[in-house]
Amino acid sequence: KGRAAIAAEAVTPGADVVIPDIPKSEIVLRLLEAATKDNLLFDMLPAQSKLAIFNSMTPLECPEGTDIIVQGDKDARTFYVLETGSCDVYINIGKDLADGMKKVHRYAAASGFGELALLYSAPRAATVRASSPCKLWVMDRAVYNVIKMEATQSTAAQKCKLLNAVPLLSVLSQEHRDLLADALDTLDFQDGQPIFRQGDIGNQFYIIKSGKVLIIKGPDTKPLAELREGQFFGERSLIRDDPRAADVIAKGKVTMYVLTRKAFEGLLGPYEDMWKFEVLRKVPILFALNETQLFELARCM
Ligand code: 1OR
Repeated sequence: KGRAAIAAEAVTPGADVVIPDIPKSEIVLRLLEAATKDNLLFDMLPAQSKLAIFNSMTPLECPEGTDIIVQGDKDARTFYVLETGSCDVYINIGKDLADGMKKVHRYAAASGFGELALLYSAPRAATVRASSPCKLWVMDRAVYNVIKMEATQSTAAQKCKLLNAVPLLSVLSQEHRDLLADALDTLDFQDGQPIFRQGDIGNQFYIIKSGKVLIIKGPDTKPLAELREGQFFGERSLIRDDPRAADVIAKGKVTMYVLTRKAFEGLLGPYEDMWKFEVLRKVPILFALNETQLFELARCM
């Protein structure tokens, strides 16, 4: 969701962008975390990238009455977190700035603002004025773009590496696997957390990035199977349109790559032979057959 809205900007990797290194105290890190928690700029950013951004933010102090952001400014380069003080948000409701400003909001400490213009490459949507002396932290757009791009690249590389190692997907071309990698979202689960329950409507397909999951069916608490990194589950409901046939529970911390039904149907659904092969591979009586024989059998079904 948020990612699509972020305007792609032409940035040459790392070129002439100096990333300041101003390590923050635990207290300031907590403040920055709280102020950016629900902010679209930070949505889907790995924790490590967020920390790099926080540690790049520079301090700014300004007296009461300072216009920190001016509505209409077309060259927005900064996002702000207010550490102490308060700021008022004004919107000009007339045709030009002389028409008068209407106060629409007040920011207290631990708020973040100035993300809209960066997200949408738009002019500043409002004026933000210090209503008391303020202490702020300033994030630079160019620094953000470099860190965000590096995160995107390393996530893409990790996804491709994992998909290339999934035997089932070896029938796909590299381009096809790249498309698949692109469509995967990342989701974290804590120990004991259900990924889904038996009987649920299934709308997602999962590949385990790291950690383990248990497959548990019926009242029997003994797991049917334990799946680990590179293994997948959840395809059955998508292919057959059946409810989930078992519970799947995180064993320890798990990170999953998730494909929506729509993406699954577009990218993997047409590979009927591949899925039949996968079913046959789990039939004990066919264990003696090699992969080529199993593929032949799947094609005849
Ligand atoms: P920006 O980059 O456009 C001005 O710079 C910032 O003011 C903006 O990002 C937001 O972070 C912040 N409408 C537009 N911007 C607002 C508003 C707002 N409130 C805070 N900002 N409101 C809508 C008024 C019709 C008020 C919503 C409570």
